[in-house]
Amino acid sequence: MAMRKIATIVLLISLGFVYGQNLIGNAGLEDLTPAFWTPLNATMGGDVDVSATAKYGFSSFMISKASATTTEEGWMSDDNANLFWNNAGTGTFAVSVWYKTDGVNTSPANDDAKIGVVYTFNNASGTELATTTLWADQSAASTDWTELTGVVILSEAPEQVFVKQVMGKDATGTVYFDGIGCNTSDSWTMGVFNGGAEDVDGWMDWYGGNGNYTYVTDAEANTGTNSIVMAQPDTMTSMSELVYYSTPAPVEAGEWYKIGVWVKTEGVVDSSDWDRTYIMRDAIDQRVNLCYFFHTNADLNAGWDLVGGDKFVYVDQRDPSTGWTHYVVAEQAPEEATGISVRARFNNNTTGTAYFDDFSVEKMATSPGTGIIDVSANSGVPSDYVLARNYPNPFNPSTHIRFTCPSSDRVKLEIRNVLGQHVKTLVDSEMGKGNHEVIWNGDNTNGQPVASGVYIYSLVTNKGLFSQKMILIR
Ligand SMILES: [Ca+2]
Ligand SMILES: [Ca+2]
Repeated sequence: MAMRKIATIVLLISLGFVYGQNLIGNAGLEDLTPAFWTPLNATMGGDVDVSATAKYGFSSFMISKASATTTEEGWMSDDNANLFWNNAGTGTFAVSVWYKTDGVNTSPANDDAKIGVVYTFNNASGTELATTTLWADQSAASTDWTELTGVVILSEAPEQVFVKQVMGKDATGTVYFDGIGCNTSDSWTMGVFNGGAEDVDGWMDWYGGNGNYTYVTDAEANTGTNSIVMAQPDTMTSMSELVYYSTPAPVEAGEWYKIGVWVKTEGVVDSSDWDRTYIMRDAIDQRVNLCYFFHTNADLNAGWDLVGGDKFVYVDQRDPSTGWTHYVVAEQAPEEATGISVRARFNNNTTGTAYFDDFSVEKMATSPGTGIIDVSANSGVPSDYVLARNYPNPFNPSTHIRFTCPSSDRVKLEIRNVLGQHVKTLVDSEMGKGNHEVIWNGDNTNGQPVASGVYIYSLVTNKGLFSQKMILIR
């Protein structure tokens, strides 16, 4: 009997991997650790965080200590030498940083009481080629935003470049750092990733300023607390793209993947022209979209070579404002593909505000067929599978789920929680062509009532997976 229970648990876990494993890191934007940086110490005596105080953009790095600590505190960068498109070479590196202090210790007696940014250039075996430190001016306790600059000349190309923001163990007070740079002046070979503290772990951004922006906000969320907000006013004369994009996640060439995101729009430029199969290679102006690329690099963190993808999944803009809606497509990873990255995006001249949350890239258990298919959760074409909104919603104690099959086929209707854990399978059988309705009583496989919260119901079909969200309130 005990053996049988164990076997059941193992089976559920393996099913979870087939359908539920999301390959995108920090897909729900809940981890606010700045991308490409790590706190120096796991057990921090001080407060090492991101602050809304900023020289550029919306955030800066912050290190704050009320009293001396046993170790130095601060942030350590990832190795920037060959990160993605970086390829650090020989020559003159201009290093720079903006800092602001608030109540720091003055007249430091030695380096342990100082505050600064340390740049280290190593060869492949980790031996130091050069190092330089930009020290903050601690002659006064508080200093408004001030720039520090320096120059490092290298005759050998570094294979490792690290940047450390540090408050020595004896330093106290608060320091903010922003605009951290390490750039070659004549022929560009590298920069510092997320030197402005604008992006959260696993993500990068691209926007032009002048009143438009994209960053992670707690103003709206599909699940959890945070989402990506993207906004562009309609008063701008020159409006370019806005992009918040993931670092690449590994995929296997030839395998099929479901690629999805939840989007909510507020006052975006509207268009009557929308189809739920609206996925294409054309970058249409004025459109909100999910975009994705496949990568070919053996090391996904060293290189940005693309193969295939470069496709746009267009959001429904028939109304200027639409509540959280799930957009999902299926795509086969091309030959040579090693990774995929996904993008929240405003194409040129898109105006208004949109929120993106819960990105997903999941390997499909079976091929959905040939070519690109749209498995968007929106109601639409009756000749296709349709998974309708449940009613009532929110609900207690039960809710009705309706779906339509375009032909007689084996389908599965499953419920999962927001962590992707299986809750109950409502249908797993051949269903006839036409409309079907199932009632869920808010219980799990064992018949026990489940807790209040958001649940995802999915229709698994031979053309892909359709999902909708529902809320149980006890
Ligand atoms: Ca979220
Ligand atoms: Ca910044």
